[in-house]
Amino acid sequence: MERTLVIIKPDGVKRALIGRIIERYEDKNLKISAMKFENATQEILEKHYEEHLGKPFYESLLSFMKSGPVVVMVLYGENAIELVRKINGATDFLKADSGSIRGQYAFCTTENLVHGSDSKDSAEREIHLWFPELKS
Ligand code: IDP
Repeated sequence: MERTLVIIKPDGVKRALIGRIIERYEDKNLKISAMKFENATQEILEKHYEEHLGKPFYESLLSFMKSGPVVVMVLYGENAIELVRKINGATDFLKADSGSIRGQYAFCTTENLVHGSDSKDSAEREIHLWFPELKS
């Protein structure tokens, strides 16, 4: 069993896609073990996206992520990390598989609806960052 951190980004919330996005994960047998709806702070976003500091899209990414509330979840199940990334689809919306969330709904690479951790180390780091009250 693995766990991973998923964020439904502000565009997913504004476009009323929360239910349809969560359904994709549940349909693949992933279970929700924590979930909250909140406005992400500058501090948490700087930590979450620290690997992208200095990249051309960094500032617009952070302001987009602060443009409205997000849904943050911990999902668990077999191969949860890889499975979520497959369900989410490629970062570039033009390359995302048409059956994926981004492939179906995204029309922009920054505003691409969802985040999923990319490795076990990032998953643990991100879960600790967004849900400090949860045990390892
Ligand atoms: P991921 O979310 O698919 O793991 P990352 O490379 O970790 O992709 O990038 C984090 C987020 O930064 C992306 O989801 C997207 O919102 C934004 N982003 C990444 N690359 C670009 C780009 O080339 N142009 C604009 N935004 C980007």
